[in-house]
Amino acid sequence: MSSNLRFEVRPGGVLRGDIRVPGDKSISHRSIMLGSLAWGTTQVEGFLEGDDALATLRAFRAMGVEIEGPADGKVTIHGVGTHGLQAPDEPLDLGNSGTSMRLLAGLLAGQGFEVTLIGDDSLSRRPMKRVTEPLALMGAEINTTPKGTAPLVIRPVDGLRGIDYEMPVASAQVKSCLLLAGLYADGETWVTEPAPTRDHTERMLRGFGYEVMEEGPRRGLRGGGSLTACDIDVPSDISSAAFFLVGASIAEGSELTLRHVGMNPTRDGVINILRRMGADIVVSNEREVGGEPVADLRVRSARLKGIRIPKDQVPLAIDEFPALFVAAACAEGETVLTGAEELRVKESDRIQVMADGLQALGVQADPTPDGIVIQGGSLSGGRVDSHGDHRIAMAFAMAALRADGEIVIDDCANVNTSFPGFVALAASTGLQIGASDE
Ligand code: SPQ
Repeated sequence: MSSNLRFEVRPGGVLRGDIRVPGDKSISHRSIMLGSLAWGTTQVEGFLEGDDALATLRAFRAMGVEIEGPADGKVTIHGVGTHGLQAPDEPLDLGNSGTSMRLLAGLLAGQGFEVTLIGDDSLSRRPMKRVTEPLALMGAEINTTPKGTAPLVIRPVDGLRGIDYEMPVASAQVKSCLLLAGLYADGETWVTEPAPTRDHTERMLRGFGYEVMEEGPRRGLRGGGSLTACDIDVPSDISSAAFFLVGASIAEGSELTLRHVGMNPTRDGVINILRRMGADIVVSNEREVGGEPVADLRVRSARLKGIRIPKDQVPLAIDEFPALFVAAACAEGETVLTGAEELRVKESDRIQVMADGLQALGVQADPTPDGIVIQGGSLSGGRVDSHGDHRIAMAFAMAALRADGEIVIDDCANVNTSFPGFVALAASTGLQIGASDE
């Protein structure tokens, strides 16, 4: 039986200090992928040494790419060009990482070798038809289980053709998957997004000298080009910063500075939503680092109020809802989220799992098919199950700042997928957190 890493968080406390959270997960994945496909040597700084990004790194090593590091966030990738990958000896195990599996499905669909992508139980339950169906329209041959889930068996084909695809869901993973497949396709590949999603793939492709076309909500590229190595400075992950933005907002007397946080406008929904709730967040030292906006954030505690979360903010804050639900539970009045059915197909069903956990802490939290309604008030102590979902575990850890008893959180090992060192960093700011293995 696998072990249960448990967080035990004593109630109360304040968050203070000046910290830098680890590197952005989305950008770290993409740095390995594009660095591997480029000509020349790519140096990455600030790489996230978490299990998800490491799964991507190992996958490219298994396909013959020489990669040095990571050491202190530094990675050196000796690119092999778009046609230089080799067939791996074994299936590529992508662990818990949806980004690795969906982006690799596109990137590998046009290679001349067979490859199988596998993942852990959670990843093996997540929907993959959203990428395999449009890839099939491009001429790819990918087998899934009858449910449309991993393992994905990708077979070599004669070539891919460009498509013009209207995405049914707002998903950066689908968009990125198709653009990466488009590198190998005849002609142009276009994707239309129903709403803007994170654009790290487009920005980084341009950084590697590859033209990405833009027409309103459409993004496109022409296949057959090449990428030129470049240096990448990965900003801190706003999705990891989000736990501290919420924690410092809800814990009276807190004041915390978060340095070098990625402020890409397709990712900043958490700041917009928290500010609407009354949060005191000051953005300073705004600058651009390697094509991505970065800033320092100072957050002080504030009286939050419940709001209707604007639908246009949902894709811009999609990974921050577990933390935002905790903010809502501590706010005055009702918070209503709609248009967020995607939360049900993340590492866990984040609507149901958060609702169950909040209810276990005495909060009225009513799930709906595409969102949740949360009545703010007081939180009791209690025991919650994160269902192996890193973001759920960290969100409930922050909830203890306002609970009137200890919160025990089960199944927290996957916090390492996105935020290695979370317990130590959170403790250094004042969260009274301990971890133990059962
Ligand atoms: O990689 P994975 O497991 O899908 O990770 C998550 C997360 O919470 O860390 C989602 F569960 O982030 C996704 C995000 O939700 C990372 C991502 C990306 O890097 O392109 C895009 C988003 O997913 P999607 O399905 O909305 O495109």
